[in-house]
Amino acid sequence: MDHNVISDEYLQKMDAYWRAANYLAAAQLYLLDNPLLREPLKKEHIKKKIVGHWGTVPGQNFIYVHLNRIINKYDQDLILLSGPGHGGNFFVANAYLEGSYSEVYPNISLDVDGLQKLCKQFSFPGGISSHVAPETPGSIHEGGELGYSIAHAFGAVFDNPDLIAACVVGDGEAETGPLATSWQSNKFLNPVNDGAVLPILHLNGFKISNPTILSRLSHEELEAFFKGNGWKAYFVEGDDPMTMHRKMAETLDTVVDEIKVIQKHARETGDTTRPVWPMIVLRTPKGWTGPKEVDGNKIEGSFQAHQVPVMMDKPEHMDILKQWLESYKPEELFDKDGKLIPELKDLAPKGDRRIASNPHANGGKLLRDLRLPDFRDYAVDVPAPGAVEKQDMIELGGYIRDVFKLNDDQKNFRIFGPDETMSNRLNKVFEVTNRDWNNPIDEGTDQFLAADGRVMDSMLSEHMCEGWLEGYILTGRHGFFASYEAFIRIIDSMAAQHAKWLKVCNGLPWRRPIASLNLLLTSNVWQQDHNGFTHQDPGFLDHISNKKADVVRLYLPPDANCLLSTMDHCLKSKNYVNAIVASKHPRPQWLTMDQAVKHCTQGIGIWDWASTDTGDEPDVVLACCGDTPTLEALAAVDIMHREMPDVKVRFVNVVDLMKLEPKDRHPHGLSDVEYDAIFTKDKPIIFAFHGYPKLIHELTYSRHNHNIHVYGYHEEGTITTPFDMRVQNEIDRFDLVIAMVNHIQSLGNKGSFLIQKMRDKLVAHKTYIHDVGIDMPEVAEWKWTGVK
Ligand SMILES: Cc1ncc(C[n+]2csc(CCOP(=O)(O)OP(=O)(O)O)c2C)c(N)n1
Ligand SMILES: [Mg+2]
Repeated sequence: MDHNVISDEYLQKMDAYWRAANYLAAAQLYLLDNPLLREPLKKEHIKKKIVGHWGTVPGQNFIYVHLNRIINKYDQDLILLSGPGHGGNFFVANAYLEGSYSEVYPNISLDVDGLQKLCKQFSFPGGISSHVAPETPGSIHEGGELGYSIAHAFGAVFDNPDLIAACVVGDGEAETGPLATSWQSNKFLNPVNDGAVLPILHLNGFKISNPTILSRLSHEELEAFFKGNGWKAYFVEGDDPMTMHRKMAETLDTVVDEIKVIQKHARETGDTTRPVWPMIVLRTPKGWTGPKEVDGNKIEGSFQAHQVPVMMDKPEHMDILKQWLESYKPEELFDKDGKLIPELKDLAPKGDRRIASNPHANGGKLLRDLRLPDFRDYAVDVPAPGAVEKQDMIELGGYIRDVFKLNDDQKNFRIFGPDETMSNRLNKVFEVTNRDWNNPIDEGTDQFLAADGRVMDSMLSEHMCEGWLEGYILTGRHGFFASYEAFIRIIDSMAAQHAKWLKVCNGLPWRRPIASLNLLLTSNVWQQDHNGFTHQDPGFLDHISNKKADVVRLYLPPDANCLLSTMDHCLKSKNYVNAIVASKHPRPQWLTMDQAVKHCTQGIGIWDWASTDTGDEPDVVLACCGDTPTLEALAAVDIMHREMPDVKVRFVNVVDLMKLEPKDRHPHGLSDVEYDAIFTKDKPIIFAFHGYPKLIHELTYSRHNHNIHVYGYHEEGTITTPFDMRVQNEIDRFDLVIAMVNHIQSLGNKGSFLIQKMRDKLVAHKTYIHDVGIDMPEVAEWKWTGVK
């Protein structure tokens, strides 16, 4: 191929290929049978229920076909992310035409029989999703929930210098919060070590039933908008196919050449100054080439083209469908066996260069395990429970620093956070790497910024942290996102989408396992006394616990050694969403590393050293989950032991929350026999929980022992002292003692004096904090002295 001249003949062929893609996308929507219209089209050939989208499809087919030419021309490693992924039939059509689809699904063969199955399965019971779903080879982005395409695309190209992630952005999608801010991702791209993202804003003018904002801006405003965001926009606008093919092909050559020039300059000179990256604005009619008008309504070029452009509810619509499908001239495109004719097949890239076969889009194929240091080398020395105080997150930071060191040559590990890495106490990572920042740096004020930093924390956007991380792990790398616990809720929905993605992948053997999505929730609800009420929300646990049991894992390590053991496990695991709640404040340390490994491996256990029932039936089970509840529960045992030494308390700590769920509902769940052995069938369980109490009730409702009383966060909080936060929510030691006494039936009235004493303590506490402004010394300086 002459690299500079695109012949009319070649563009004609591309147009034919595009017609084939449009034909197959429309046929998937409508046809049950007669896939190449070789018989006269009849009612029985048409699906009874037609569901899917058309409006976005022809434009995205156009893009795919043009990207194929670019891949061939430059032998380019390229993946495609479809922001408006609701037009899944476009991706499937192209994956099929290039042969990738039949390699993954041999049943959908390259012949008439395969074509019939291809059409029938789409958006059909027992078939495939109408979106660019995990089932779609070549996809790392479903596009069901709009807004994350650019973030995913950037995640994919970090540390992939030779990769281009082309990314179709819907003009409606562009209005979402996450997408609107994701244009700033270019401030974090390093032209030497990273690849490039090529955004293609698909300005088809409409959403479901409204015009789009960007499509109604003037050219000047739109161009200036992108200029202000650091992009140089190239406009490809029109509706005449052959004119548009030439414009698009020439523009793509220009932008890819520009990307190459930028990268060559940076790589030869080491100059990483942020370049102005090119992007494309593609303005075409929504539903381009589809029915122009149905029942007097304008379809092509209007929002009416969004879903099914013509319903089959009137006899005259049959002709509209027939004419529309025939307009693509399938008889010229497929041979007698139903195969795409060879001169068109030739246009598709080959092997792994095909978009739907690109290994980056099946990241598990490229995944290399991390080299991990032995986490036990970072152990906090705990001579006796509670003898030392440490900050769990600072200890973890030392381990993570060395994960960076050990994988420096692989460049397959990054960590993510919205401006919080210091606040979340991962300070030690800055001993070996920096924050990624490709903007001017002010040496006088800035800390740890560099264009090749691996800590992605310089953009205050939870959406970007999550989206970049997802893109990064979906393409076969590793990392975690450390967030304030309350604000992880901003990406509830994204984490849910990722969990759904993984759930579907688990049923697709050809999708190779990828690193887990690790979400480290720190600065947790109990450590937000200084920020107050707005920063207190442990509800992510409730949210994510509803996702498929095969996929989600929830950990609440009570001290630094347990956190180290948990993180090591999570970084090695695959295909999970791991939520880890961690403490960042100075806290007494409870377990030696040996004990921590045993405890975390089992996920739940009786702490013998904190229990007073050894060898006996307990009077009460005091359970706790989370660092702060653990501290208060231990203080409560301490009081109980001093005040009523005859009461037998069994102390249980939970690290792996899913241990509480029945075994048949979660793979980690304890059997009833195991559960009863720990919690008894009938003794009162006082449970101090990190989060909302309902979650524990939900997880344990089918267990034998219903004598369970859960104390957790119940939306009480303000700027106050750390201990007062616990008092306000009744998970403090005094309230836990009261709860124990109240529920131990055998005590009769004997406990009344202790209850009175605890109530007096609570009053003393309130008086003290209101007078002095800090917690009472007996609380703040309390130390575990043992019960044995
Ligand atoms: C976050 C989110 N909000 C709402 C929807 C419902 N929805 C599906 S498609 C669509 C319109 C999309 O318009 P656009 O991005 O322009 O896509 P296209 O025109 O290419 O179909 C909407 C609102 C969604 N999928 N995701
Ligand atoms: Mg649109």
